Amino acid sequence: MEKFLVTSALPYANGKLHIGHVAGAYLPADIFVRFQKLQKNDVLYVCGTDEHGAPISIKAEKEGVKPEDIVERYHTSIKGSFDGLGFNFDNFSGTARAQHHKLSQHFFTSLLENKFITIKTNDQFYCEQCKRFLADRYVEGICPHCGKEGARGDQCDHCGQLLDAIELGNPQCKICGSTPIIKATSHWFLELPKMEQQLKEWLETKKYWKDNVHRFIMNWLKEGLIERAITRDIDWGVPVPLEDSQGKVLYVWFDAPIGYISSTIEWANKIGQPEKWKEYWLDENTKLIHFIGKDNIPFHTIIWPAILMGQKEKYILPYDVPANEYLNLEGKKISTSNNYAIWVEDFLKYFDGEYLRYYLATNAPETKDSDFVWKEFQQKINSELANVLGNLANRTFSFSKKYFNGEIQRPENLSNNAADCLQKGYDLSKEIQDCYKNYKVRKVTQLGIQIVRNGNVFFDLTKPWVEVKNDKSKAAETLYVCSELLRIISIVFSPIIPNGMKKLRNILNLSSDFYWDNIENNQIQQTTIGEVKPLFPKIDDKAIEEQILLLETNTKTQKDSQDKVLKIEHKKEIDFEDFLKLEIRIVKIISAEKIKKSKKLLKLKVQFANEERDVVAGLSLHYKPEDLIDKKVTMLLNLKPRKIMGQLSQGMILAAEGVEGKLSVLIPEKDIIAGSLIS
Ligand code: B3M
Ligand code: ZN
Repeated sequence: MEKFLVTSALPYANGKLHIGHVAGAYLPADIFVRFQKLQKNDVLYVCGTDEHGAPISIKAEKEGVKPEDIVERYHTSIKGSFDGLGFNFDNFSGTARAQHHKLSQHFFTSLLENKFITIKTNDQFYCEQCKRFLADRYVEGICPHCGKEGARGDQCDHCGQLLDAIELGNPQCKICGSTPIIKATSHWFLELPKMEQQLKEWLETKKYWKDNVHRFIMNWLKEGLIERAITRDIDWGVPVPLEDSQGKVLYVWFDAPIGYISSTIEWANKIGQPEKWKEYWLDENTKLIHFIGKDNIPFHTIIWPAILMGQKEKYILPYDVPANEYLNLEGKKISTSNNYAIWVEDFLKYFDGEYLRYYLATNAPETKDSDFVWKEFQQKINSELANVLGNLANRTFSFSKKYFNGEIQRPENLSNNAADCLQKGYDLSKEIQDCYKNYKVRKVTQLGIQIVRNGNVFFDLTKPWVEVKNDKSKAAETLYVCSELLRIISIVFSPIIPNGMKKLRNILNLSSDFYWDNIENNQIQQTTIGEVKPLFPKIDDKAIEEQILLLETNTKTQKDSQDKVLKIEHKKEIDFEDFLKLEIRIVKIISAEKIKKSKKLLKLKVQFANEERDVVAGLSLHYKPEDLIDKKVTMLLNLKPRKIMGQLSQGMILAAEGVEGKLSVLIPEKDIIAGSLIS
């Protein structure tokens, strides 16, 4: 039996969970954990929210609330999203908890005593307006490595390099926008150069790590390691445990990974065996696996191992760090500040969480960035889950019910064809097992669907609907083969879509307790099909159209008004003739009603001169239909008519975004007759 300690990066408690997070560090881990449990291995899976650092204090300042409020709000929201997606954490903690503070301080002291931390004076940006040092995300500017704007004080999102804030070109205070001055302050530094040799030797043994991770580390090491400041002049975080260090806290990236250990300790306490965490963290047989997104690679492969190496206790070091690349959305980078994302919370209002799990598994950014495309999502679910898997289940079960009372029996002698088809299923399951072990989940879905496709082909070739009239035993054999393939897939796909596979096993009347080796050693001898329920309802076009529209409106409705004031992106200049092409008029709303199945859309009828038009507007969250009636509003009339959620829309009502993303229609300041042209 192997022993695994699995972690997923601790999400910052400063925002909701979106699909990019899920695809990067969470779904792959949950799938791996579920798979290793099927292998009868000992697996512990811990996580929690990252509750310190500038991302959280900045958000609190902008909203005028305490950091604790932000943490509480997003811890609950993130946890809810994980639950909705069926994540199986053994413990989900948070780094603002007292126990974590204590442990982080202990780590600091231990490094200090072992002389891996020294105090130095260095230059920092200081904002005279805000009267404070600008650590990490409190300052932004031009990245010294790739030259892109918008690099943060600790890392550039564009090239992934870690930065020292002071290296930024054209620095700006994130709070007030002013240009900071340079001022000296003192901080504690982690002496990475002292550990360089040891780190290199250890990394030499990690040749089996993923290519993208390996490449990143080699680049980093080439430049030589430098000492890194691990304290900050801000007041939200773990206080530096030394007397003359008021106002200084540990850098969030120093304490965050320690959160993996404190979450394990919290778990051990919860189960009433407070020492049990040591069986994972202090036993060299444990395989510690950190699932992360690519921007977290340097912290998990260099800095965190160094922190662990510098302790008095002999902690295990990461066994593997299978970092994923990024997930984009409809061809563009996901951007939380522009609200260009699909939030898990929202997704779950419309679709089953397993659909997201499945699509992201087929499309995981394992070796390169991948793209979430709504139409592709629909197509994957409808073709693979509904048409291939759902169809095999449906035809097998209903046929069996109709002609055999739902009885499935293993034939005494299988025909060669039947035996071959089953053997292919067992063989594919072996290939799949290797893929799971090597984090190749995309491949798992392809091979798994292959098993099911083979079942459908077998069904078509053996024509049980004909055979049932000629040689009933032939038809029975087909049903046996297909049920057995469905049983295989119910194990093989259970790490990816656990609920769907549970339903499938229920219909097949199979135990909910199973392991991977049951695939071959627990074949169906006899079973009776239970109540047949649809497994994977199809997604219709309307549901997808609505999501695409939502994405457009959400992006327009940016939440963070302060950010927007600072960063207006101007559009390309146009000629006066271009402007004249627009027909914008004042129109009067004469009726308004909600569109069924849509949370955001209203169907309006407007009138001007002697014309009437129908128009669909994304105003439902901002106006009650009855409040819009008789209002004279502004409308673009010559936009090509289009169908939205099955309704014809002959133009577009214009609206502006107010505070908190509330939309406001535009009403003329004087009484204007409907039909009047805007020019
Ligand atoms: N919170 C960064 C992130 O969410 C950080 C991960 C910490 S893992 C110890 O991407
Ligand atoms: Zn400032």
